[in-house]
Amino acid sequence: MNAQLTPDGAATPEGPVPSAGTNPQLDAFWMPFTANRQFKADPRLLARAQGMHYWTADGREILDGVAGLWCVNAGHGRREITEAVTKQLQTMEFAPTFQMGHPVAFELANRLAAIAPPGLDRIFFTNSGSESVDTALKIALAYHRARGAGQRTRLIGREKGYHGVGFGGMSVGGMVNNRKFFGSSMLPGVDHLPHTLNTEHNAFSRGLPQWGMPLADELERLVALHDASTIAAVIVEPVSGSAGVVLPPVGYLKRLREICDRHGILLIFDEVITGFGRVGSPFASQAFDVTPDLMTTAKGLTNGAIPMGAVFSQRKIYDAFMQGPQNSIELFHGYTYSAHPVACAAALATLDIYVNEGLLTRAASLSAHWENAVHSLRGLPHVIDLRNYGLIGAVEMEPRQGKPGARGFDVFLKCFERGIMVRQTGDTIAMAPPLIIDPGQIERLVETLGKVIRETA
Ligand code: PXG
Repeated sequence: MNAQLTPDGAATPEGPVPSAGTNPQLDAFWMPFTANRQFKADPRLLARAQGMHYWTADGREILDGVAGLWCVNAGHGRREITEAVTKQLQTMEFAPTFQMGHPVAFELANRLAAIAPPGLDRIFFTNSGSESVDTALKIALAYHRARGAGQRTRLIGREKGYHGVGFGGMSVGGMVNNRKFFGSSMLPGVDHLPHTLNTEHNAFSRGLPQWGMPLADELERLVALHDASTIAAVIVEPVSGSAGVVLPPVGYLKRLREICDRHGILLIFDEVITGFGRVGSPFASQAFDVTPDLMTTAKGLTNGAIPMGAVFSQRKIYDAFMQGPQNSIELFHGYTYSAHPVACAAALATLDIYVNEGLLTRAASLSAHWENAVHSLRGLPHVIDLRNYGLIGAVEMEPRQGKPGARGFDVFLKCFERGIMVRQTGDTIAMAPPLIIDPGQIERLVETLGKVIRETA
């Protein structure tokens, strides 16, 4: 696709795009997690969105197979959110939440507590998933200190885990490219559990893989190595997204919970992508019937409309901080924009939509159809695994010899040409459409992906 920006920033359909480094319209924006030179030589510009679709700057309709970036769970262009945001901007665009407050923040915290997994009814607001993760890690450390166990400083993440890009999240994360460029500037005292992706045992599992529960026992090995008295918390995504969709084997998360309980270690679920209906219940914690001590969220909280994150904490953790003189600050942490009123308004309107339209559980009723659609790709050239859970799907393809990720990138690009937007990690294509998707759109999404895979040698 060729599209060029005019001097006023609007896109025009014709005209060749100058090669990277020579297009003044595109050069200044250093794009995140993007092949900047490839993009700027052949940009994919999204200009408008409504419902299940984006439209490109040159007017092509694109079916959104990944809810923007796993966040637009209620679909695009929701008028209710626009109105709530507009109204809040007109009423009060900003108010501090350090030693001050505003009603919308308290209302939102109460509404979130009402749909939270059992006991997770103390809510700390942030502006992103990365901030939620760093906040949860800091709360875990300070919690142990507050109850006289300040030697518990070790944090345990997992290989292939993604917990955002802050120094904390990067340190407990396990995606090699997100770590290796940044030297040894990681948090000290971090260890990692093995990941649970095993295509030898589990390829083409429908839903959760049966094999792999004992991988959770690796936590016992880390406890034996470091001693429980040094370990503050374990953080995992109930379902890993960024690493190419890695599912927890049956019983795995329950086993992690048991081991953490046995040793007084806090369990943190990073639900930045699994939260707000993605797996068929408000949170994955409820789908798996495992309640963590802390839960990080962002993305779907505001339907992606305004940046916001939230950390859900067990009441016992909050209560442990509520000591000392009445006028002392209990947690020296927060962001200027924690509980930003406009974000709170967006989140409240989003929750109304989720509840009124049954979106927090809709993925459960679509998941059988989704599973069949995803697994219809079995047998296509180079497809070595298919994974699904809730409204998440992944197609893993064999890498081209000596060129890891090349096939995945070609499939991603061709999908966009053919009118569907998916995500690519290495040679895995991930999908997580808005939860409003209908069965016909599921067919179209998966059939288009199938055609592209067939055509991409
Ligand atoms: N934790 C998890 C589990 C995430 O998936 C973050 C933390 C960080 O959130 P922020 O808001 O700081 O980006 C994420 C983000 C993808 C993809 O398709 C996934 C994410 C972000 C961008 C792309 O691989 N997840």
